[in-house]
Amino acid sequence: MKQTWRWFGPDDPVQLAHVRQAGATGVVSALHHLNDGRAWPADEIATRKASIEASGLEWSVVESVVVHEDIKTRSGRYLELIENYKGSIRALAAAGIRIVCYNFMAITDWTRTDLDYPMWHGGTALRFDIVDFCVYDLLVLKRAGAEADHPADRIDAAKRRLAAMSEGSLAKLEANLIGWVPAREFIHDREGFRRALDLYRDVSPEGFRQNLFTFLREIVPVAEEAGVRMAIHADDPPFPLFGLPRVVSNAEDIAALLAAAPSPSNGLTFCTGSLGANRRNDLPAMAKRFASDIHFAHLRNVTKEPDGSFHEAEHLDGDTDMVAVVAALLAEERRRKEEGRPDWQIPMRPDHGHAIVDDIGKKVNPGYSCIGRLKGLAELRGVMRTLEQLAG
Ligand code: DNO
Repeated sequence: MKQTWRWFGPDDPVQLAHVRQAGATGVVSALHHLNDGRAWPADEIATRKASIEASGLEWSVVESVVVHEDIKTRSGRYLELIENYKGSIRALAAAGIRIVCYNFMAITDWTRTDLDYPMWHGGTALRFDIVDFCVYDLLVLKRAGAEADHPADRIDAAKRRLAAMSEGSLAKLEANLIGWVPAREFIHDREGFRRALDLYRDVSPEGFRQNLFTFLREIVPVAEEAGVRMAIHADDPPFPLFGLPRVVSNAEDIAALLAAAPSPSNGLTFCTGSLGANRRNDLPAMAKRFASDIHFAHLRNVTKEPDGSFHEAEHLDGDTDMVAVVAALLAEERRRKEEGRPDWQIPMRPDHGHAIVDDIGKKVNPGYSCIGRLKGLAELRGVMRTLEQLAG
């Protein structure tokens, strides 16, 4: 597999020189400053590409070209924004960048309640605590309808927790849920978030699914013509939050979205961490089932807790059998190679790492530590190398 590394651009404290030292050869990047739905201009793409190449690396994957909320809700300027999206796909193809990751999550991107959860080893991890989430959703935001979305025992626990919470930890919880985290392109304050939720009041899960399918039918032919593989990222976490519709959370969702616009350009970012947070998802089985549609892989592990909370485990630990997932992806690569596909390699990146060693106390993008990810990549590289040798 092609070993890649997410780099947020020139402001990322983890620099391209570090990426090389970590042993990755590909970079995953996006023009995050152009996240408002405009078409990415060729010169901006060329500048980013040149800086990556000047470091001896390759821009392998774009993560993400953001799908604007107007497109997701098919309201406002969506027609113009879809044309812009097509423009970005064409411009990326012209620059030779042919894998585009994106997601179709309503309002929020990935969501955690705790960005500094202490781990047994002394470092920290990202965590989603379902009771903390309920504190915010039901008792702070006071979202209409929230009561029906949480079981009674969780609500009781949330009331007790809120009573014991300091103002500081409450503010931190709110910032984690609706403020900035790396790659969440749109941030909100409480009122802004309420207004954003309002826009989804009349969007049912089925309506939202149809919006995704319609969007796919609009962009996939353009991607196909340009030779770009679109790779949708799963919902993170893969269950509804804030009463918002979720349509990329499990195998049925994935099968349906692939069938909605069948094409080599309509595929997946297989994120073991996102999908792994739902106990109904069997990751090795999903990797095998959807192998031929996987254009990009995020490898990361989670440990699920009995009440639905989860935290990010070390890359080879946690609930997902990572060795089995990697084996399925390597088998797919061999199949592509036999088919004679020049792009047989599946780019993978070690997704999120713990904060360990020199990461601790350093200002890095939460989840995008240097040493923690380097450790994850090194472990995954060992698995890949071993399985490749065993397969001959
Ligand atoms: C989190 C990431 C996501 C991902 C987007 C893809 O760290 O995996 O933010 O980049 O959801 O569109």
